[in-house]
Amino acid sequence: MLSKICLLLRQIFVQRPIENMSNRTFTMIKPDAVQNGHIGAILDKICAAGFRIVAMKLTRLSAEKAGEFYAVHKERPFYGELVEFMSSGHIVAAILEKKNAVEDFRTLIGATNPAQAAEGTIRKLYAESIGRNAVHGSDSDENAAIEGDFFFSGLERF
Ligand code: FUP
Repeated sequence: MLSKICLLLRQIFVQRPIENMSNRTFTMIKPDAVQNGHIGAILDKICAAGFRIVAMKLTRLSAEKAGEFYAVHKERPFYGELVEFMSSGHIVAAILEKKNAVEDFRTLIGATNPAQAAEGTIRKLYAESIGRNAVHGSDSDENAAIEGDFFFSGLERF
């Protein structure tokens, strides 16, 4: 009963339906794409694919914060390089909204390794390599929410 009241209050005061949570994903335009001047082209593709920008900022991760964001990969051999790369320059972080956002965005960006990414995908067009692969996209609704919270407060979402 109490949890139902909490949900109702949240719907009234946050003014968006709860089911929208699963229609959001989180992305970063990574330091390689920012340095190579691809911010505009990538945002253009994201908007053309029907995503609405809920929150967005140009920022830079410290090595500590990059390590925290990618903590799930801590034991992987590429972790050190990944943290170094992700803290090497500016990034654009954003929360995006669309029906089936997580899956559709992963399709739009293409495979982790640009050599294996489908034609026309963001990684095929703009990524340099598997390590410097232009964009991040959340891999589940749960991680999309966690990753969005990592960068944005409630006041920064529209
Ligand atoms: P993705 O979900 O497509 O971003 O890929 P992963 O979560 O598997 O990997 C996260 C990041 O780690 C990639 F974006 C790039 C880096 N990575 C490597 O550098 N080498 C690898 O072999 C795999 C991933």
